[in-house]
Amino acid sequence: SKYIHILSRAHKTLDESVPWFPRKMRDLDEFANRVLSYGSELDCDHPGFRDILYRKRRKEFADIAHQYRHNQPIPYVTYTEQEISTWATVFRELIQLYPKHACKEFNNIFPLLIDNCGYNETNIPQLEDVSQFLQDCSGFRLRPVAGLLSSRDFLGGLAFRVFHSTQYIRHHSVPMYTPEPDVCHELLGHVPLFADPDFAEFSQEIGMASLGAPDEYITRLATLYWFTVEFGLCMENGNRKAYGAGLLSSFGELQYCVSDKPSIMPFDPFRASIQPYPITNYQPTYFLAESFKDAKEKLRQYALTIPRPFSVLYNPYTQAIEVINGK
Ligand code: HBI
Ligand code: FE
Repeated sequence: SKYIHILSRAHKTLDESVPWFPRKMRDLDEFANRVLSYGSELDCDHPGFRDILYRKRRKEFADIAHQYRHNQPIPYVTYTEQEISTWATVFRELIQLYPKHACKEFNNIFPLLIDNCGYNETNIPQLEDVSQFLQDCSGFRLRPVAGLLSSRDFLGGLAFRVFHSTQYIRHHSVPMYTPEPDVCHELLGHVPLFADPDFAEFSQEIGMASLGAPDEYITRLATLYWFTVEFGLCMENGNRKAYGAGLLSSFGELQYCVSDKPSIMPFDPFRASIQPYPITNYQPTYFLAESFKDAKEKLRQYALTIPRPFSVLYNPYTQAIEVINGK
């Protein structure tokens, strides 16, 4: 296309202050070398810190992700009985709450994951199977990740409908708690909604808004991500339902978020993007969306206010971002 080629290092016709961003899906391979923490380096307060076997296992998962390249199948992992038992505990507890507290899009998709991707109490689904399923549903795909990415990189993946997913599971000593994302959080919390076309589009829009955005706006978009993709609530026939992955993967907070304890605000990206939040406690405040379509429209209006000397389009045929100079 005549529009492409603006930000490449070869010809810097855009302002040099515009941060680098991925232009092709393959560029996401660059993120593997710059995870903020390698997934096997645990903090001293991590439940698995003193467990040498667990740390060794975490290193195996981190290595898989580190070696992964675009378009390769995600390696299958043989989970141990202990790991499957941790999954079983989480799975059993959460599925009791979904019919009542999860949004309808989640509950529509969940049976398909049971039928097509091996979701059940006795099996931890394989990322590759789940990724193939998501590609059929919405074009979303998974990529294994070795540890935490910067907000900029993590959001950049979403612009290509790529979700960076962990593959390891939390420590068996506390099955209902994890200080970081794990495969329970990704597969139970995130995956079902990425199969929904409107939610997929919403997620991609956050990603596209982040490309080349100034640092202050990356922080705001990460906050928006927090109050939607992680902790979003939506209205359904007059009832509050959960669609955020942090809620759908937490037995305690999923019940709390629909109770009368937290304060609830209507979803407004201008407001939500600057709302402070705790990361270790239940959220004191949630934002309530009318629908994914409505949330997407509001997000689009917000994205227009991000100062960038260009706009971006995603070309699904080439899996590339097209940069259009001027707004
Ligand atoms: N990195 N691997 C990984 N997984 C996440 O869920 C994640 C991340 N980096 C940042 C992030 N989430 C969010 O807190 C926002 O900053 C986007
Ligand atoms: Fe998450």
